Amino acid sequence: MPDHRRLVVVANRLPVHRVKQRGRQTWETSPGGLVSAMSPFLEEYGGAWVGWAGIAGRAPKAFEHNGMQIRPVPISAEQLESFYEGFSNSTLWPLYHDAVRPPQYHRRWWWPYAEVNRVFASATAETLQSGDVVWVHDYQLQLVPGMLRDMVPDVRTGFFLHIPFPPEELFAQIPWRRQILEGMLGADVVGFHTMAGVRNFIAACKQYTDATGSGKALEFRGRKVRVDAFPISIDVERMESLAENPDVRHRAARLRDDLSSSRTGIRKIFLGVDRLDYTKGIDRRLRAFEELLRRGRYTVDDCVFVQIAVPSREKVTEYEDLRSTIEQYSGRINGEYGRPGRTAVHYMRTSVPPEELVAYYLASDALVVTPFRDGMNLVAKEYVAANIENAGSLILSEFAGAADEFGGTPSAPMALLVNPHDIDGLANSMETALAMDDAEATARMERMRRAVQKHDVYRWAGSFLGALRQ
Ligand code: ADQ
Repeated sequence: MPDHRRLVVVANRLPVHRVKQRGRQTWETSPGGLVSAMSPFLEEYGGAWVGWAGIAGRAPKAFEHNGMQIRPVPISAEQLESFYEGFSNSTLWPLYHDAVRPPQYHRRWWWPYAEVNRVFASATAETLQSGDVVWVHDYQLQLVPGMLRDMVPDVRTGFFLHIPFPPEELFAQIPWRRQILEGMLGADVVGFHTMAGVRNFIAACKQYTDATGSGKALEFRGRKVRVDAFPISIDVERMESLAENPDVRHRAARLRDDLSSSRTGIRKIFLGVDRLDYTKGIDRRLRAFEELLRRGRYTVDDCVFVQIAVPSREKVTEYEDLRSTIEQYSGRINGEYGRPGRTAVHYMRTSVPPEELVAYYLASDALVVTPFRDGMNLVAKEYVAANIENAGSLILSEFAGAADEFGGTPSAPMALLVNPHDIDGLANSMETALAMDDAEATARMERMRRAVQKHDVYRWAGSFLGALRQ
């Protein structure tokens, strides 16, 4: 029997943003992985999206966009400070990323977090039609599944966490640990990127809630909750078609010319692409590049580092500090090792459009991905998918979710896995990438491309929704 149940997506941000056209305000679809992953399913089943429109204060009225109902929720400027910048990004974000910065616990942030989650849950309950399935996303909204179940007991709900779920010993720090777990247990399916997340969550639930069960099935308040890994991916076809686009290829060739060719030969290009976030290990990779140059086997005539970092969460102090650290490191390395016409580090603090990003992916010889902890890391997957000629190497932190898929085996290696805390090890991996012969780099890249081609973002969404619609 065909399944006609609608899908209601609940996420911090709406899939649209306001633009002004000929003096009139309208809505445009926002770029982003989640929006494109959800679109085919919303088109097929019909449905709604509940989220924040990006403007503090009163929310615009609900409206239709591309056949989907859009339900904006109101968040005041004060709530944004405590719910978003405070509890979400200064408590949960650092804690869930192995506490790489000390998480801050403030009751004055927790209350608004719960309050805003209730606003999302109420808006969802009002949007629901009989038989709808609901998919709630990410750490800002962990209480929503439980709150929604109190409002609509028979609702079918899934929750997916886009960031890591920390080991129980770390999670234990949070004063509101029971409330958070019970919030997530309000869902019928709880998804993580990796099995480590699944194990950590189950251990925490057994320790701090009444949940029982074994394997991936928990029982909580008379309901079954499936807990499983659903590794997210990217739109592989889109990446491949951008990589085939003649304009993009032309741009990549120009970038190579500008960055790499010289009187003394070809310089190899290391590339880093990230949100400017302290979890991404940008500072460590620059220090490793500095170490590489210090050793002297390779000089600025042999290699260059290009770092593109999109500004992020600029109102949070740690992000400001990170920005100056990275600017300082880039300046120091250039001062020490650069020469006229031979910059060692090109650092660009900007967002670049997808065509330009793919041109950089194509132009570079190795992508360096060094998060201290990362749910998945889509940049690594984009780089692999764009590599249609199977050239280039991936240097990848063993603490990124993507390492589960790109780790390879001793007889069939894929990425060069690194510990991002180990600067010497990281510099060694950069040397390995510089010295690697083309045949080996190609074999590794081919294996990674096959892995990413088998599992794109539509399969990810399809498998989660499959579990949810059972
Ligand atoms: P993020 O922490 O944002 O995502 P990531 O998965 O790498 O990290 O995605 C970043 C996205 O932003 C990529 O699509 C990338 O192309 C884009 N991007 C980065 N820098 C850019 C720049 N300078 N200009 C333009 N675009 C840029 C969170 C989790 C991850 C998880 C995803 C999805 O932290 O672990 O993989 O959600 O679940």
